[in-house]
Amino acid sequence: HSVSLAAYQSDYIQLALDSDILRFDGPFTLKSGRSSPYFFNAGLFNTGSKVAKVAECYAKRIVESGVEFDVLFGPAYKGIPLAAATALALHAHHGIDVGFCFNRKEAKTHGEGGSLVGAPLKGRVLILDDVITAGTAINEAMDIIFSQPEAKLAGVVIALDRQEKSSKDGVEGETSAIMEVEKRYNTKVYSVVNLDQIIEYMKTKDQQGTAYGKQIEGMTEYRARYGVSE
Ligand code: OMP
Repeated sequence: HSVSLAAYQSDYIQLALDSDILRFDGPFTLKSGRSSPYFFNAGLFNTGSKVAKVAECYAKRIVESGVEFDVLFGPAYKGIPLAAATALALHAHHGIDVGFCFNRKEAKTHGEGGSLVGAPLKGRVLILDDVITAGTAINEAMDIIFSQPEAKLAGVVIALDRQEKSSKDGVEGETSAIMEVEKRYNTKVYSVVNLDQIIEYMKTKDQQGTAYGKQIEGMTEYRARYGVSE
């Protein structure tokens, strides 16, 4: 099947490559225990220009998806700057002004109390997260939303869909972690890019003479071992 790439997706992958957000000097042991030849570290969107760019990509993906929502939720820690910056980008570039909310990892026992900060977590909540591999981290964010009586899940937006089989207690699933999240919570997960698109982009760069051959091979082998066909 053919893989298509919008201009903002190409820019985003190039920025990730330039900033070592997407790196290949592994192997990397993932949260799921899998050993991966590549790693995507969204924590390295760590300057004004980079966070502005990544937030614009999230905002574009959100608008493009047509998802209806009332508030953004960024799970601690990586989701916190993401939610703030995406709210800013939605306002600045799309004229959409929505609230954003995030959680503390430690519940506060004094002052205003509670473990949520920012806009009230109610109405249709859109979760912003970095990466879904096997699907463990996202469940924690779901628990927070479902513990709020006035909150309803609108969807999930992530930076990268690694297109991998789910894994539970070391047992590999048949379908992708993302498909399972969508089914379990009756929702949609929108990713800014997926692994196929990264491979496709790097292939076009390779034709222009930049040597990504080894990286492409590593990702392709990994995709064959742990990936799902879509
Ligand atoms: P799962 O909980 O298995 O879905 O893994 C998602 C989490 O793994 C993310 O929230 C990250 O903390 C981390 N991760 C990355 O950040 N980038 C990757 O390329 C791969 C992972 C990972 O460990 O799978």
